[in-house]
Amino acid sequence: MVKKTEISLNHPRAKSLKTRHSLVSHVKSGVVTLAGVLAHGRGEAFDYLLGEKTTETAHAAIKTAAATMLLAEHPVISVNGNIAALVPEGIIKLAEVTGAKIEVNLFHRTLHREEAIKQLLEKYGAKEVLGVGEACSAEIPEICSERRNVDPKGILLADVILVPLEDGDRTEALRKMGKTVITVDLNPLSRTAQWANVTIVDEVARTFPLLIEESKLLKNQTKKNLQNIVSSFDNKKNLATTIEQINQRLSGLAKQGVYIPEANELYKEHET
Ligand code: PTJ
Repeated sequence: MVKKTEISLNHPRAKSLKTRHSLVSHVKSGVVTLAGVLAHGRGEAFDYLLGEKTTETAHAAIKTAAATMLLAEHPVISVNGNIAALVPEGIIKLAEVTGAKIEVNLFHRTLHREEAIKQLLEKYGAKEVLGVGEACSAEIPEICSERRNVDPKGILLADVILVPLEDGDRTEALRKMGKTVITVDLNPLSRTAQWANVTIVDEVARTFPLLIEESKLLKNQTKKNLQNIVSSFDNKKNLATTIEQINQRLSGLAKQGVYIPEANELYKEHET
């Protein structure tokens, strides 16, 4: 029998290790694919570059995302394996606050995985989960992957879709269908980040609580105020500023060489 790896709370990267272990355990249940674990690793690498915190530009995108969802007539949260594993409770809460529907939409689609994700979301209180099995009777044009199969009551009908941790071709196709796309993606250079109307460059587990809070705060605002928030946001500019922030952060770190204080002390000892 494989011994369960204990993660010490004192480990400097305990949070990251716990998340990885959680994703691996969700691979066993079918919720997450192995490709999803790889995708998470890519996200972690970008999070290092961002400094592992929610930036001001991400906060601006979160506010716009909340306003966009509240203004929508048919908002939908598109759920893949990683999102279900990382923020199951957040998905339910955000759907409640914004009135969004929840639809499972997978790149690596199997009925077993769809049902495993549905069960997980129901465990956290979801009352309706679209996109499972034969409910996916509609197709989005121009998509080569299984993601093209959608629920007529969900993504097909939606005017605004939140697609966190997404692969690029569906975002492009949804935009070409005239839908408004919001994404959460740690890579500001990804095709999804570049194609979306609102790109939140942040880690999903950090973003969701903020997005829920912002939606609660804005929920009673007038339509005009919400429209003003949306129209004053420029995604292209926000992405450019995010890339510039990474650039500046890396330039600063490059000057220091070693930025972990304790490690730097050791270098100083050797230098003297
Ligand atoms: O569950 P499935 O079958 O639908 O598959 C889902 C994955 C994630 C495998 C699929 O959508 C995929 O292959 O995605 P990509 O093309 O790897 O894109 C994922 C993007 O999300 C990348 O740009 C990552 O940097 C980013 N990312 C990864 N983890 C996080 C993240 N962004 C925010 N928070 C994260 N935790």
